[in-house]
Order: sequence, then structure tokens, then C-alpha cells
Amino acid sequence: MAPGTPARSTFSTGALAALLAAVVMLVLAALFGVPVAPQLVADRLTALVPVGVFSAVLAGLESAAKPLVFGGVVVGQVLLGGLLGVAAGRAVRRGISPLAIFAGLLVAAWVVLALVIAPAGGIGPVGATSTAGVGATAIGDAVEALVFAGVVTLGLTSTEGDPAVDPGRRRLLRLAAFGVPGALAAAYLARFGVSLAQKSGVTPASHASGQLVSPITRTADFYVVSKNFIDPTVSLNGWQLSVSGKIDHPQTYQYDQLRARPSVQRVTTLECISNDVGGNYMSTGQWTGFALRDLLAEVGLQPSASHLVLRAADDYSDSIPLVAAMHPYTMLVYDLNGAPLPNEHGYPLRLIVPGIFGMKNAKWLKSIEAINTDYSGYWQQRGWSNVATVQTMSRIDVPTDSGSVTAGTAAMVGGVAFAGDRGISRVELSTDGGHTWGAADIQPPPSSLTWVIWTRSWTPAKAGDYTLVVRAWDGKGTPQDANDQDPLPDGATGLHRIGVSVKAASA
Ligand SMILES: Nc1nc2c(c(=O)[nH]1)N[C@H]1C(S)=C(S)[C@@H](COP(=O)(O)O)O[C@H]1N2
Ligand SMILES: [Mo]
Repeated sequence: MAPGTPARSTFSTGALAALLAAVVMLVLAALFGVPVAPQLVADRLTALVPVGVFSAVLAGLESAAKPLVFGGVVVGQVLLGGLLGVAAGRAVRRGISPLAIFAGLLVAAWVVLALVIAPAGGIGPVGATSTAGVGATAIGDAVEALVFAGVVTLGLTSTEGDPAVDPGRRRLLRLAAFGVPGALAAAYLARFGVSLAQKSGVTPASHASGQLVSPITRTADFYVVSKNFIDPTVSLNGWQLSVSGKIDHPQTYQYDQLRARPSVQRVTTLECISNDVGGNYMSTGQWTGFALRDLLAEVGLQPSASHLVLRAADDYSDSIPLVAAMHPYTMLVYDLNGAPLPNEHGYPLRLIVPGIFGMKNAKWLKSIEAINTDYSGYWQQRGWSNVATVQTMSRIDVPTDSGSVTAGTAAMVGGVAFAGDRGISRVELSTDGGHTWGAADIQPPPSSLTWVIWTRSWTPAKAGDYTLVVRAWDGKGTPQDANDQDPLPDGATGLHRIGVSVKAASA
């Protein structure tokens, strides 16, 4: 490097190296399940920031939150890389050998990844408690550190050159050598961000606007929520379910063994605890698997066991109390709607636990441990309810908010209502903002664990603006909580209301 090389160029060299390392990291994560540093940083941030602040921001951003957090953390990584580049530039100027600089950067980057970010992200030093394992984490981090240190060292030393070469030309050469991979890396990361926003992010259920939902949601339309930037891809080879803790006979089960057990099918509705009033983060599926309590009977639960900890391949964990585990309808499932679980829904095995919000329905399940205390899972550590009982909800799907109907003509109003395993006993609709109410018809639900579809015919007499409101009662006769509450921490409450304009019938 020429003695006068400005800090600007050493910074951009470090930033570029960090960008390339980020791409390498995503590739390693997709191929070998190596932990993703931005994910670990994001996990740490969400656990640190006061939940109120965090959820206020996230609620406003909805499903854009994940790609934005990812982008933010990558930008942070690039800035850090830039600073390390500046430091390395100083070392070059002080005459330290490129080899020493390379070694220093390699060690520094590895230490940051393996000994700072990994434990901060909750997977222990070098991913000791990660399902990816110490070996994969150590090697993955080493490869990433190698790319970073290599690119910085090359970048700083290659700028050294024949002083006879015209500086403009040198700049051009450097741009070609480093700008092109940098631009490719940036494009790759941007594309990753976009695909994160489109699919592997957080997706509400899709259903045709202004229509009733179908009782069972098509798999392609099913809502998806996961904490991950990159979901795990579990290969059956090497996968097993382990059952341990306060039990008499610790066991591991292969996928085929689980599929060979007598199976049951149940239709249940799943709802995310962060679903807003009127929201679409809920779907109904037909699940195939077997009762968890049958498996527990086999391994011999000890009397002291009070909770089960569920751990997954994405280092997600949660717990359920024994009463929920022993519920006859709590299942370990491997099929959704008659086909093996799609990856985003937890292939090869997940938990389905009736009456409790989605977060406790662990996907990509790897182990079950019986313990004798309570246990705070991933979302509980971030302020969400541990009991997580589904709130009674109801939603208007037809007509749409700000839709219109015609005066003097019967219009069908309808939607869904859900109260977990308590079922729905009654739904009422108001077409005057909640002053008067009329009972809706309830279609027989697919099962006692699902939403119901309700409808009511409405013939508005006069043109004008109307507010429609819906409310439901659960199977125990308890009315839906009408107080408006945000989803955090216990799930949203409040009544869904929409505005409808009634047009005069044209003559
Ligand atoms: N392993 C794992 N399981 C998980 C999650 C996760 O991030 N990792 N997210 C939970 C949340 S918050 C919800 S709402 C449901 C969503 O299930 P679905 O994507 O199949 O609809 O999965 C739950 N199980
Ligand atoms: Mo959720």
C-alpha cells in the first residue's frame, strides 16, 4: 500500500471483505446449517431491547421487520469490517508484515464470531449448545474469518504497486479487482433480503379478499412464522427425536419408527400470538401423527416431571406444562394436509398443542426433555406470555373493510371465530357500530379444535356509512374480551370492526 493511502480506501477494503464474508456465511448456513452471525446478533438485540419498544417498532413494520433487521445487522457487520480494515491499514503503514496482519485479522474475526457473537446469541461459545454443534460452528467461523482476513490483506497489499503506473489506472484496476466481487456480494445479499421478505420471512395466510376462508387452509396458503433468517433444512440422515430428562427410559426415535406408529389425524387451527385483531396469522390444517402422551407413557415419565422442554434444529426452544402435554389431542405430527410437513412448517416433525398460541407448537423438533421446573422459551425470554392460552377472537372477512354493498339487497356478512380448544358457542354481528347485535349462523367446524365459519345476512335499508362489529363466545360461554390490547404479551384482544359504505340501489 502506498504510504499515503487514505483511511477511506482501507475502510472500504475492510467493508468489502465483511460483505464477502457475509455471503460465504449464508452459503455455509444453507448448506451445512452453520449458525448465521446476523441471526445471533438479532436474537441478542431482541432479547435486550425493552419489549415494549421492540414490539411497537415491529408491529408498525409487520412482516417487513425481518428483512430490515437482517439488513441492519449486515450493515453493522460491514461497518465493523471497515473499522478492522482501517486498523489493518495502520498496521501496514507501521511496517508490520502482511502475514502477521493476515494472522491477526483471522484470529480477531474468529474470536468475534465464535467467542463473542455465538454466546451472545444464546448458543454458547463456539456454538457449544447449538444443534449445529461445535465442529460445524468452529469450521464455519474459521472459513468466514479466512475470507475476511484474506480479502483485507490482499486488498491492502495489492494497492502497493509500481509508482510508475498512473494512479488513475491503478484505481481502475483496483475497482475491477475488488469492486466486481463487492457488487456481486451486495447484489446477492440484497436478493437474499428480498427473498426473506417474500417467503422465508413471516407470511400471513393468504385468502381471497372479500371471501370466506375455506374450513381447511391449503398448505400453500398456510401462514408461516419463524424467528429465522434461514430456516433449518433437516436431513433425515442424522436426524432423530431424543426423549430424555425425568423419565425412566431415555429413548431416541428414527423418523421411520415414528411414522410406523399407529397414526391419528386431527384438524386444528394454529394462531400466532402476535396476530392483530382482524389479522391473518392463523390457519387450519389437517395434521397426521400420534398423541404425545402415548410416547410419554412408553418412556415412563417420573412423578417429579412437571414440564417438557422442546428443542428444535434452529436452536429454538419452548416448554409446555405436563397438563398440556397429556392432553389427548396434543400430537407430534409429520404430515400436513396429507403430505410430509413442508420445510417451513417444521419438517420432519413438529408439535401441535391445542388451545395454546402457535409459538409453543415447536417446528423442526429434535428433542423433548422432561424437567421439574418451569422453563422460559425463546419468546418468553423476549417478554411474551408463558401460559399463552389462545384468546377468543372473531374476524369479519366479508365484506372487506371499506367495501360496499347495495341498499335494499341482502348481503352476506361472514368470517371466522376461534377460541382454541374451548370451541365457539356463539357469534354476534352488529351493523351499527356495536349498539345492537344479532346472532350469526355458525357452520359446523371441521373439529372441536378449529375456528368456525360464521355468516349473517344483512339487508341495509338506507344508503350511508356503517360500522360492522363482530364478537364471539367460547364454548364455556365466556364472551370475547372487548378491551383493545396489543398482542404483546398475552395475544391481542378487542373487537374487529370494519367500515362499509352502503350505496343506494340504482333504479
Ligand atoms: N423451531 C421453531 N418452531 C417454531 C417457531 C420458530 O421460530 N422455530 N415459531 C413459532 C411460532 S411464533 C409460530 S406462530 C408457529 C407458526 O407455525 P407455522 O409457520 O407452521 O404456521 O411456529 C412456532 N414454532
Ligand atoms: Mo407466533
